[in-house]
Amino acid sequence: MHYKFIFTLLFFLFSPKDVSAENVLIEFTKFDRYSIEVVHIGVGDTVEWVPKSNGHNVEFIAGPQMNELPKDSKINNFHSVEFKTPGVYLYGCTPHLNMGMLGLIIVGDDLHNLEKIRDVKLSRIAKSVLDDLIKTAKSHSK
Ligand SMILES: [Cu+2]
Repeated sequence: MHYKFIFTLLFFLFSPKDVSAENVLIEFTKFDRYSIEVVHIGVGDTVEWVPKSNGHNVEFIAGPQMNELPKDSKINNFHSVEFKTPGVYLYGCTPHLNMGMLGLIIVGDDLHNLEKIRDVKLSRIAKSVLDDLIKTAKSHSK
């Protein structure tokens, strides 16, 4: 066998194109929740949502630039977003938003728009979930 050739091939297949950027994987779970609800990433990092459970998607509700939020995903689809603008992003699953299927992404450890995120109108349950996520986000930031 040409082990050397295979090793070289694997190296080129899996070597990252941009060493500084990172990918974070979040799964849709059967509990109508995202597997990771609060994510801290750097500017230029990518978040990927993996449909491990059916009936979910990603809908952006708020972000540092409200006029250009990342696009929403289709139900049951893999989704990937690269985040270039620092700040806090709030998203949820369209069918389960009112049940509190929410997530926060903090880009560049920048919490400048956190109070605007807190003021987003949501159902009572979603609001209490969001309050918990905000607490987590704050405790992780320096
Ligand atoms: Cu859902």
